[in-house]
Amino acid sequence: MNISAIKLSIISMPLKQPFHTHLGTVKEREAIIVEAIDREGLSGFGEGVAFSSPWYTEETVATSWHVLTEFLLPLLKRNPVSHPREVFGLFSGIRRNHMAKSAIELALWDLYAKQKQVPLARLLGAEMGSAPFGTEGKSPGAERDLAGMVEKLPRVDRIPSGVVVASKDEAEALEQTAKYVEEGYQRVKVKISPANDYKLLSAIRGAFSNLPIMADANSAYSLDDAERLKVLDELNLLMIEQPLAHNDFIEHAKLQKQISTPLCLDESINSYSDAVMAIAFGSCRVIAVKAGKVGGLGEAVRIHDFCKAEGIPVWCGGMIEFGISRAHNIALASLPGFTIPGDLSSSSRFWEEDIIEPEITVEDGWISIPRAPGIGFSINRKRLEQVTLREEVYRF
Ligand code: OSB
Ligand code: MG
Repeated sequence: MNISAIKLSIISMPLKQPFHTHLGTVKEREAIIVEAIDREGLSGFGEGVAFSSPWYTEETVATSWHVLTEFLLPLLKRNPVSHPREVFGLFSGIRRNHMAKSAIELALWDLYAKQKQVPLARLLGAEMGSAPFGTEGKSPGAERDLAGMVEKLPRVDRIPSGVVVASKDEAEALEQTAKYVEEGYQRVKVKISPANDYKLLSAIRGAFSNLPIMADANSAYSLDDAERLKVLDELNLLMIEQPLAHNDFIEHAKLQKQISTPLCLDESINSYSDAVMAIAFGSCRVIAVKAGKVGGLGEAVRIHDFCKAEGIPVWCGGMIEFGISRAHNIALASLPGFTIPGDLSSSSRFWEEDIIEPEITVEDGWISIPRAPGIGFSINRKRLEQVTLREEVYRF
């Protein structure tokens, strides 16, 4: 891919309002921005989505930085890749650390799509995601004529938006839901725990009888709470996300047998093989796919393809990201198996000013898929500089 340099930056920005889960509160978001520059001067961008502390996954900004600089960048420098699909395999000798790995892989997908002059959504769909149903047996990404794709626009031109309500206060959660519904969001996900679940969800359901609502528990329950969760069946929720332990498959399968609301796994899905296990065990009926957590877009597409073949719907999860990662998410969510609105909201949901331009906007409940090459958004260099704490350039 003719990489000449990779620049890493750590950025930090306050959220407009605190994001509460029963695990803790996020007020300030750090992230690692990766810029991969080729010999022609084209730049591709990726975002490392580890948090400052290991509350959601074991990785942190500091461990990602360590793994990127000490292991992943040297590996990539010694082993030039010709396609971003090779990156996950190249990194396979380094255990886990998926957030660090994805940061580079995402940057290389953006760069590759720009080199080929195609929108990233088209590249993902045409190479891996949009095989007609029934042809999944073919090796993913069986090469197609890239030149012939240049003129073709993404298969779909927009994706449905969805948003997360994560407030401590019931009145505030209701108020936020009303505002998001007003803004056109097609699905609202509500953070729950035993402290608020039925009360909050029934209030929202009472106010919005037809709204697609789902709940995300971030492991706030145990199997002993099955009866309590069963009561939520009457609220007609789209699904309950990750009620039980972050690394569990077996108890989720037991719980799914006891309740009729579909379960969705998020924290339990950190790789393609996790998705295979979850489906084999009957641990869930829906899967949340997060490219930044499963090792990159290549793995995310593999999970999508597998779930699609298995008849398991997927949706694109969020991790309070900046515009670069969100742009990658938009491209991913344009694949046909993403049949449920994801955590895909406007830049202004979290940020006073995002690091991309134009910012991501929601119009009539939809987000348009950019048609420009790569992620299809430019970087707001001025804003990026403002929020940068540290940067280093690695020459190839
Ligand atoms: O559990 O889905 C989650 C944010 C950070 C970490 C984990 C989760 C979340 C969200 C998504 O709920 C919020 C968003 O990015 O829109
Ligand atoms: Mg979740």
